[in-house]
Amino acid sequence: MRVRRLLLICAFALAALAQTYKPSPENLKARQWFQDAKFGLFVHWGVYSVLGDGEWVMNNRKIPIPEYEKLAPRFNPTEFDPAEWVSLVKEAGMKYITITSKHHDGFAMWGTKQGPWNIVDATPYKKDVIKMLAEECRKQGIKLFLYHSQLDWHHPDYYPRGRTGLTAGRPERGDFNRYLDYMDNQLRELLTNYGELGGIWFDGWWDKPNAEWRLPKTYSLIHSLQPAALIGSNHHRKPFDGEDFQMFEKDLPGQNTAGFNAESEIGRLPLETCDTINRAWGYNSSDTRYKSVPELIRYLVRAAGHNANFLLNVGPMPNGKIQPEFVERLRGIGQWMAKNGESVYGTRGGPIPPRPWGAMTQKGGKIYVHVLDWPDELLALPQLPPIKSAKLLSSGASVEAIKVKGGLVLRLPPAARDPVDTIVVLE
Ligand code: H79
Repeated sequence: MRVRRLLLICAFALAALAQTYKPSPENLKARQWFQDAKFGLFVHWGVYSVLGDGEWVMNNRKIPIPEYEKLAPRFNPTEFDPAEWVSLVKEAGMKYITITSKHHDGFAMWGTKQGPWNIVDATPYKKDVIKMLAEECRKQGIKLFLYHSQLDWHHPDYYPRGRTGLTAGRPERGDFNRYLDYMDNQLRELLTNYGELGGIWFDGWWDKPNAEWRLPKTYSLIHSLQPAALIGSNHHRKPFDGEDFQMFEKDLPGQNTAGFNAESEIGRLPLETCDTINRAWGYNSSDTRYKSVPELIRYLVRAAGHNANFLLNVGPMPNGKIQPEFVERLRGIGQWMAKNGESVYGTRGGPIPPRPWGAMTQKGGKIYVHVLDWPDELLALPQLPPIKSAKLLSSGASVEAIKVKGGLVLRLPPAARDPVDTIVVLE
């Protein structure tokens, strides 16, 4: 009797194990690629861009659906040039683009067959910008990821409603499973007709954390269509089964300055953090508080020290152009990356996690010490693996590295310093 019960328990345990996601070899390879890539462009673009007040404008200004739909005939991005965008991405030293296929307003930026609320059927532009971008990315060797909002303020079957979009005027009933079928069908289109995608970046789960989202079904659909495509979700929790990377919004892993990460925990998947250049994701015509090039570089370096990628956002204008303030900054970062990229690309977080003075990265037997914020000439580091040389990355000049009990002291005279990032290579 006992043995039988034990066998039964074993059988259940095995069945449960069988359900846990096993990433394919292609997927594991893609994760390595992703971690090596380190730097990507986030793009928030949709009909909301017309109003120049961010991607939450429908919710924030309480615009009801029939009024909001009037934005589509006004969205005509005739100046959109995918070759220009992708070239800019390369100039910035970025390796991938993550663009909104659909944001919370439900508007599809591709020619979906699941309904007319999309750029091909509802705008005078009539072109499939995701297709155009996917083709250009393939040409120029940039990977394309899609941001896809699970939350939908426009779809009548997104019911019961969640925490947001309560003033959109959606009907008082709806079939959430039908909505999820709609979303799965849209994802099937995206993963079938747009070539190889880098992955899907989900957002909006947090709108209804207690809903039955059928994630295993959606995730296995994606993995079966494209095993190498990486799935991540901005749910601000520890990664769920079936996910391939973990992202943080406006914070480095482990930090919570923006308030989204109270319940998030760092898992064991590749990491990414995203942030904006000004304060807005979608185009905002009055937001001029731009971060500086040095500020953005230092954030990228700190992210790398945390073993995370940096996904830096632009919100293109309704005419399809990226505003000059963003272009300038992306080029500025690119110039720095062209010289110092060795200490970022292909690295992993250093042997010592980031400190107030800076961060470390490592690759192939080298440790890159990024001194970002340290006014003194002497910097004491904790115990590191034995080293045979210490040099400035910029000039190759030797750096005095004095072994002391319990660590290593670097001497960085003013002439050796770079105000953005003084990089010492330990070998
Ligand atoms: O796409 C960009 C933003 O539009 C989206 N994520 C980035 C990448 C984003 N959606 N929401 N937020 C960012 C912040 C939302 C915060 C809140 Fe809430 C929503 C505060 C109250 C409702 C989530 C749910 C946090 C608390 C409850």
